[in-house]
This record gives sequence, C-alpha cells and structure tokens, in this order.
Amino acid sequence: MAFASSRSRPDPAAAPDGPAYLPSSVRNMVKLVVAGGLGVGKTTLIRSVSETRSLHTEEVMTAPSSRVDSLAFTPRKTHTTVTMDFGRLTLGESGETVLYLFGTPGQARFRQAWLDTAYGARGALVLMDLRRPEVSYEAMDLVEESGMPYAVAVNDFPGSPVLDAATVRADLDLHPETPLLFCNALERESSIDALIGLVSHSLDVYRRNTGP
Ligand SMILES: Nc1nc2c(ncn2[C@@H]2O[C@H](COP(=O)(O)OP(=O)(O)OP(=O)(O)O)[C@@H](O)[C@H]2O)c(=O)[nH]1
Ligand SMILES: [Mg+2]
Repeated sequence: MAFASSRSRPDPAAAPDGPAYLPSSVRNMVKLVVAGGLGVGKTTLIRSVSETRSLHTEEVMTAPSSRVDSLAFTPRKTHTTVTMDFGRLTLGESGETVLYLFGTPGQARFRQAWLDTAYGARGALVLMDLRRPEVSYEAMDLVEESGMPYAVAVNDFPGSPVLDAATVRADLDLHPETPLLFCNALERESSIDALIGLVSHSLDVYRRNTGP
C-alpha cells in the first residue's frame, strides 16, 4: 500500500483549532514503537517527524551512569529516555491514517518501562547504529518476543561503516521478510519514509494473518 504524508510540519498558527486536534479525515489510528539501544536516535527521530510538539521523559545522564551507559559514540548526548517519547504523524493522500509514535528507553534496566510503553503496539521500528549494532540486539529480542511486526532502520551517523543491504541483513541475521531501511533520524523526510516502510510491512503481516 502506498502512503503519502504532509512533508512539511503543520504550522500551528495556520490551523485555528491547532494541530493538537485530529482532522475528521482520520479513519485509522495506529500505535507504533521506536526501539533500539542507548543513543541510536529514537528520541531524535520522533522529534523530527512529529506534527505535534513531541513529549519526552528524559533525564540528564550522570557521571556514575557513564560507567554503564557509554557515550563514546555520541559524545554530545546529555539526556537519556527513562520512560518514553511520544509523537504523532498523519499519513495518507487525504490524511486517513494517524500514527501514534512511542519511543522506548534504550537500556536493559528500564525493561518494565519498555514493556509498558510497547503494550498494544502494531509494529516496531528498531533503530540500528552500525558502528555498534550490538546495543540494539536486546531491543530486537524484546520486539521478537512480543510477536509484533517490525522493520530495522539503519540510522546514519558520521563514521558509520558503509555496508550494502545484503551484508547488513546477513550481519544482523534478518528474516528475509523483515524490511531493512536506511534513514537519518535528524531528517524528517527519511525518517517518515522509514515509518511508512514499517506501516506497509505491518499491514501486509496483519492482512496475511487475518486472511482475505
Ligand atoms: N549525526 C547524527 N546524529 C544523530 C542521529 N540521530 C541521533 N543523533 C544524535 O545522537 C545522540 C543520541 O540521540 P537520541 O535521540 O537521544 O538517542 P536515543 O536512542 O533516544 O537515546 P536513549 O533514549 O538514551 O536510549 C543525540 O546527540 C542526537 O543528536 C543521526 O541520524 N545522525
Ligand atoms: Mg531517547
């Protein structure tokens, strides 16, 4: 299924009732999670795409936490998500599908918050930093255990190894049906495209499971 979306962020001043209200065109509401290890760009992606002012429960990273939460690859990072991020994005030619985006914490010690945040989601976008793919393995395990459809999105950081899709798929041992997508979480366009890839895949899986 093809999806379009408004590529420019709505101007709150242009809509008298503001973008906080759902337009009457909306027919489908879909909860998705954005998952992945510490610092892979979950909060950044939701901030980039959300058409409403996104919400974030973040705490300052402390000196003691630096012993377990390595910032070697993201030295400018000052905060970490401790419960969730939340944003909204409308898709479709006439704005008929709205995505509710929930970002999860990245660390294993926030597992319960991860499970609570992901509850009821229809799909997951697992972000991957190819400089350190192992930090997202636990999130992939959680997503697989949950049984929800998911796609893997490689987030483009400076210094990321340049690998072709076949190599990444093999390295991550991805199922042939799992979409492998590429994005830059700092950019709205490629992040929306990754979410559209996930939605299309999730729809295919649900249609197949529920029959014609
Ligand atoms: N260059 C580049 N930097 C990015 C990208 N995505 C995120 N960053 C930076 O990487 C750092 C970590 O991003 P976050 O969005 O906080 O990562 P997170 O996955 O939410 O992290 P936790 O909540 O701590 O697990 C921030 O300083 C971002 O600005 C990207 O696509 N490209
Ligand atoms: Mg975060």
